[in-house]
Amino acid sequence: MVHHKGPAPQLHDGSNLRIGIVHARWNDTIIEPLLAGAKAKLRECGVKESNIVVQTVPGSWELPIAVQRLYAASQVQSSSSGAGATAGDLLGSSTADLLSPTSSSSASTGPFDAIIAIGVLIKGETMHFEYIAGAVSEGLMRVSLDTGVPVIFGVLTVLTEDQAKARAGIIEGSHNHGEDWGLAAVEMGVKRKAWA
Ligand code: DLZ
Repeated sequence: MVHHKGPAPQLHDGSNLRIGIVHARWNDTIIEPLLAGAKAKLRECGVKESNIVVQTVPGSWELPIAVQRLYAASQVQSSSSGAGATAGDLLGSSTADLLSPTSSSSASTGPFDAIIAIGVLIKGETMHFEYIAGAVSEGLMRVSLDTGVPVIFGVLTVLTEDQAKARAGIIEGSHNHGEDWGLAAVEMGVKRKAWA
């Protein structure tokens, strides 16, 4: 049994929120349950399916630029009435997205209230682990502070694949951290609106 030391879960009302998710495609067997866990909690908080936009990038390194552009695209939409494009369209979304082929196609428009960045970095698989992990962490924080949109840090930086599995709810009795990211996105989205 892996003990979970995260915050006590809080359910906030996400029915008025738009949430973006950008995930890497490296280590997709770990990414998939994390993404599912995040989306399940978004739905549980009342976020409408049409207000959840999922985009993919090759690896975690690409997460900061994708989050930055996705947010910028959603701002453009909301200021250009009748444009009719979704954030996915503006980012150049591909219908070949690995884990979520159609999730952006019926999306509504408007700026995102929070964006979740999901990636899995496993040290054993890259000599550049420290560089990538450090740059991605700093990049995502920079995007968050520069834009003012809460960016939820859904990047696992682990030493082994088993450690990753234990954080994705794959190992018996383990906790899926993706669920925490979904809850954090809704809480921060609601608070961001209140602080605006
Ligand atoms: C190159 C690379 C390696 C070795 N390992 C990972 C990893 O464990 N997790 C991950 O998300 N991405 C990895 N990448 C890919 C880089 O993040 C990036 O996509 C490429 O270097 C291209 O810029």
